[in-house]
Amino acid sequence: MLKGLIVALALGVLAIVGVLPATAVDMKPIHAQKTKDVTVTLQNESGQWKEGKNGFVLEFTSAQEQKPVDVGKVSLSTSMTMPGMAPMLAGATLTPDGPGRYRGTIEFPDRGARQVTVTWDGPAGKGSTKFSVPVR
Ligand SMILES: [Cu+2]
Repeated sequence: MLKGLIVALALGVLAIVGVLPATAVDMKPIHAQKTKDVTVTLQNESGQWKEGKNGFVLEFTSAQEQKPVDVGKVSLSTSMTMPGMAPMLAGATLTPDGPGRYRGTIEFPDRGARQVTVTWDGPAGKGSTKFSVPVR
């Protein structure tokens, strides 16, 4: 009982001081992609993309220290290959939201796996990465 109270108080202090980022509580990872220098984390409240309009947060942290890195200009685009048709393309609108953090929206007309391309170009260097995310 007392131990529980102490833990609760300690967590409360950590939350107030801001050691526990709010995002760790509200956000679930959709995908984390490690590159040589940077880890790119795609997340939102449900932890998945769905058909229709989606909000999400894209975070860039240094692969070594896992601290936010300023990657400057960022883009996220998606492609879906479909038999007998041209690939379906969708791009995200991204808004900077603090160091190494971007808020985005993207819309998908159907379900299925998307090939996601993220590019960045800023003080932390230039790079790009590709990974696959299902739209459920
Ligand atoms: Cu499609």
